[in-house]
Amino acid sequence: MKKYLLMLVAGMAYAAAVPVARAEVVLGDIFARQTTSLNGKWNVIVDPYDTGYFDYRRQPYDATTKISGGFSLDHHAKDKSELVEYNFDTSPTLNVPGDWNSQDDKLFYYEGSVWYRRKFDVKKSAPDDRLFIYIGAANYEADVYLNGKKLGKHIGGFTPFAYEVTKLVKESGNSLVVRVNNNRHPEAVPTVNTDWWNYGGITRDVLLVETPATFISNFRTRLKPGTTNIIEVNAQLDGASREQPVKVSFPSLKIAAEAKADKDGVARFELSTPNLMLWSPESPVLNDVVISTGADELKDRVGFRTIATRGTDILLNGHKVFLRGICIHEEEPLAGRRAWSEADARELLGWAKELGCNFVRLAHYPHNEHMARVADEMGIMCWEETPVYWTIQWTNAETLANAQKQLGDEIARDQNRASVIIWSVSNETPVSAPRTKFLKSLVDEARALDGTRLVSAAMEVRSEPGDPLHKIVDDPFGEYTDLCSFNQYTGWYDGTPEKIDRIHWTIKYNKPVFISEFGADAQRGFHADALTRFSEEYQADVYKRTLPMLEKIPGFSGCTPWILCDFRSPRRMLPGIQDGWNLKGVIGHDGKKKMAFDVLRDFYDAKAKAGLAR
Ligand code: GCB
Repeated sequence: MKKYLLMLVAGMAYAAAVPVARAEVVLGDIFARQTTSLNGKWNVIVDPYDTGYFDYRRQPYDATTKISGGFSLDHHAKDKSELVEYNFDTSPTLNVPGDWNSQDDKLFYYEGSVWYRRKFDVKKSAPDDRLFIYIGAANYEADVYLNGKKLGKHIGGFTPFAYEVTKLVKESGNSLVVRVNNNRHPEAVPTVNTDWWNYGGITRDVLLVETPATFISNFRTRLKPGTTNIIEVNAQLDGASREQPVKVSFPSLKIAAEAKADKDGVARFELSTPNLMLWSPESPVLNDVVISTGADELKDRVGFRTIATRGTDILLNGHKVFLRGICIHEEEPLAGRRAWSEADARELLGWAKELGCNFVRLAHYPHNEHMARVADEMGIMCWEETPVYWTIQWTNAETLANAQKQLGDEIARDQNRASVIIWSVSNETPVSAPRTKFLKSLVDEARALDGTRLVSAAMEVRSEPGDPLHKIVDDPFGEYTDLCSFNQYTGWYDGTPEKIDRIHWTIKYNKPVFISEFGADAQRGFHADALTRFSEEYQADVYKRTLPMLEKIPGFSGCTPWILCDFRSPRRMLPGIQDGWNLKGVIGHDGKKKMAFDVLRDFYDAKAKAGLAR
């Protein structure tokens, strides 16, 4: 808790501890703020050799505070004799938000740097207001410059970041330049090897944020642990006069309170409310909340619920719940592009609802903020994840700091979403002592930042040597997670579907058993017998056999089959069949449902009717 607040207070100090950022600030609850969208068409320069970043001796132009050259200066030739070899004004444009791969055929496979430039004017509402540039996400790293000055470098493709620009902006003709680079690196998070498309670009909203001189930089609302009728609120102020009164009110609950922020700018509240309606998938109650100071006001809608485990049960608001889930990538399948908008979130989560889901696993990295917000509204619980995927440099301290920062930023962003019940720290990582230590520190971090949600990870299964039908889950990391959660692919990577009926399980942990993935590829519309790979019948058969097999596992508490929609992957190249798509969706990339969709929906309908729907 203390650590969390420190992180919020000291954007600068926090960033300093992490070598990947300079003067980043945390701006929570971005959609509740006064913002001007900088989305739209930005001029771009594709720069495969990083000519705009390095001089010909390969020294970065921005190594010194006064930038010595390169594209970030957005320079224009003063006269006809000056040599300038770039020009944003006459360069083509790309949409922001948006990945570059799906916007220009030439960039489909491109991995490297693209420079983005956007001009804007500013009219502040009050002279001492402060201004920030907020970027929802840029994959994988972004160097950000305003009017020829460097604001900072951000590492990590799926979390938001912001820089204060109050002293740098002009009333008109501001030049915001962002170099986005999506090269893969062995030490990065994720590392070089993934089974999804490495979409590059400014993939989420860019906003100019205006705040009062001292403002509410973030807040957290939640039930006081151990209660269902006391709301705890913490608000964080940023600015010179932090020790000032802060008000919190929940108009529909008819409760309000006032407290003075301490010298660190933190105001703490506890509000009793006897008739609080708890949030659940059946009744996703959201309450209006208003946090205000004399000058600033944030309004949001928040739900309250409890989530816990007891033995092998998951308890939502004290009642046993079965998680009827599906995995989702942040991709709009019809267009084959990164999803980013509220409309995209409604499409994806709408399909999950049709499937009978009360839960989704947002794999394998933090999705855009709309997902959890729409899930809040639709009554869908969420698993959010950090991109610690497959192999990572387990002994590299910078890699760990990077993963911790991504996890912390995700928690700071989505801590007010009742729908989010699980922070997942990794997916299918190979068992070793350094890896378990690395993951354990992420679990500790998640619990320190937010002790009110479950912590999990998608682990793997092994077979008993000499007995491929005996599946064992005994990963030592399972000690530290709240769920015993694992991926298993019997019937696809492991034998054919008939094998599924014969396997039996030994699970070491007395925890809720959660199957975070199973599935099979099917080309939508390809019909054959159930033994023909890539047919809808084969995939449906895997589902038909897997679901009853899972039901036999004691403690089986839910699953998220892989996956809602087909998604692009450079690892999936079988011509005429995959053509760059992972086909494990229960919905094809033409938006049509496959046979397995119906099998899963029938299973979930029966589960909901059986009364474990709460
Ligand atoms: C997995 C991974 C997922 C892959 C999937 C597959 O176990 O977690 O990222 O896409 O299998 O299709 O092989």
